Amino acid sequence: MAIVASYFAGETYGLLGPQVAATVIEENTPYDCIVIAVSREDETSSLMQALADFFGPRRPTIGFSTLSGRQDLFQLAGQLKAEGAITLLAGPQSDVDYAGERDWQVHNHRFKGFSREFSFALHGPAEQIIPLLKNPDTFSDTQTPGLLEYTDDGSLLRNPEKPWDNRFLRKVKWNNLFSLKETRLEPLKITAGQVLQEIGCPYAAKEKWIEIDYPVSFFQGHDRKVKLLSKGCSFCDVAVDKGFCGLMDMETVLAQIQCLPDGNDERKIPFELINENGCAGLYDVLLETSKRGIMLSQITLTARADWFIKGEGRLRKALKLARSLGTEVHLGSMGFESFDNTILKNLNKGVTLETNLRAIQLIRQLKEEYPEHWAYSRADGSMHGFIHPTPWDTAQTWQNIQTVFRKHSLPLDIIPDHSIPLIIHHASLLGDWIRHIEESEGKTFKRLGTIIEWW
Ligand code: B12
Ligand code: SF4
Repeated sequence: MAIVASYFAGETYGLLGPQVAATVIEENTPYDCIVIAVSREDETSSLMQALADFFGPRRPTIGFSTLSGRQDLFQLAGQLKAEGAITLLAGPQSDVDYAGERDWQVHNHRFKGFSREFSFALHGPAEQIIPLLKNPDTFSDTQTPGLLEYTDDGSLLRNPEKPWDNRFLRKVKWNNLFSLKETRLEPLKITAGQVLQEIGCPYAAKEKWIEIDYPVSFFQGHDRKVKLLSKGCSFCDVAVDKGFCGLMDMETVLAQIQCLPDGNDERKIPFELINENGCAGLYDVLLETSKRGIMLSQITLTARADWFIKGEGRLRKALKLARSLGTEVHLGSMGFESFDNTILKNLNKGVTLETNLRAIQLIRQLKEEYPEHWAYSRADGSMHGFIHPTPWDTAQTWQNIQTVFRKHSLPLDIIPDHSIPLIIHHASLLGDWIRHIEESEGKTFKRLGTIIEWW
């Protein structure tokens, strides 16, 4: 079996989700399984040749995961299915991307889903595939948890998912990732891995009613808002996909760290701790690894500004320990998202401009205290969240943002060269927002695959 995933050319980071899935498959079924990292530059014809060589006379079973909305890979799946392969869509958003946008059957312009390209979809933890692979000739176990499949009468079968089970998250093979070199598959040496400590995001567990402004292009002299029940940030796909399913126990986290390859310095390669509040548990991770003689080179964190400020005491304790262990703590990304309060409110970020600025002050102060063991800036490879353009931009919001940039010298170390435009995935809360506007204003926005073109 092979799992195809989207990748950036020339990079050397791991793909934790697909690589865990391939590990679970090899450990629990008779199948071998590799992950193929496909960049936008790779030719589809070369990949088809490589897959033909890999499978030989066997019927190909090909999983697709984390495709980042890439049309070329969805098309490839359709082509492979037409040629007789079993193609399955799995990983984050596979359920909503297979099933299509809400009520697409009655709204012709909405995203219809990729059910024609895939034999079926499987959303949720990888181990759900085990019973299917034990019956490979038919792939017909309709009881399989997490399965989505159109039945012969055109209705959608959608089975509830299994809860996440830590036992399947302890082992990760890091030598199962391959890339394409002409028409050959070559092992991809990973120099930055990931370790899962939290499934989803605690902020996505908070349900609350919010009001999101109409896009400024609809402003007709008075405030108009859409009221929605939110869970997490309004643009966030992870909030919808995973919600919040809790923290891993320390043994599971340590087992994953143990699986990481060693770098040239005989320490574990740098890794990203997947945890939206990673500063909080960092001290324990450092302490437990050091007790077991596991040497770490660098841990990359992502953080929300408010939790970062709240966790200052624990982070300081962790930095002290990191310094004594010679481990670098790298703040890879803080989700500031904007420096204007109106836009932050519409993103339902749950923080204000003042919170973001306080966090920046603390980040910079820590650099003075831990110059060798705390990294956070653009020069360190960090990519802090800054979403622009958005549907709520006005001359005033832009001026507000520019004033903050100048006053606090943010472009020096914090603001990335390129902002990320607001991307509305059809299943995000902003997808509901835009559908509400479409219905009440009698307007339609174009769809680009899984994305709604709000601009
Ligand atoms: C860490 C991370 C990264 C890391 C590492 C990449 C990686 N995929 O490991 C870095 C920083 C490099 C990264 C970059 C990007 N990322 Co990223 N990233 C994440 C993040 C935060 C965690 C992923 C993870 O490891 N989760 C833990 C694992 C264990 O869970 P999982 O991925 O869901 O996998 C489980 C199951 O889904 C299942 N499964 C997964 N694949 C398969 C395949 C088969 C066949 C089966 C049966 C099961 C199965 O098994 C796994 C174990 O149970 C997710 C968001 C999230 N919280 O999930 C986004 C996420 C994966 N990233 C995303 C995106 C868009 C990107 C970027 C394109 C962003 C950008 N514009 O630069 C890049 C490109 C990534 C690439 N593919 O090359 C999207 C993918 C959307 C999609 N459906 O395709 C996600 C889901 C965030 C989102 N927007 O919702 N990312
Ligand atoms: S954007 Fe970050 S903080 Fe907001 S819900 Fe998503 S994962 Fe959580």
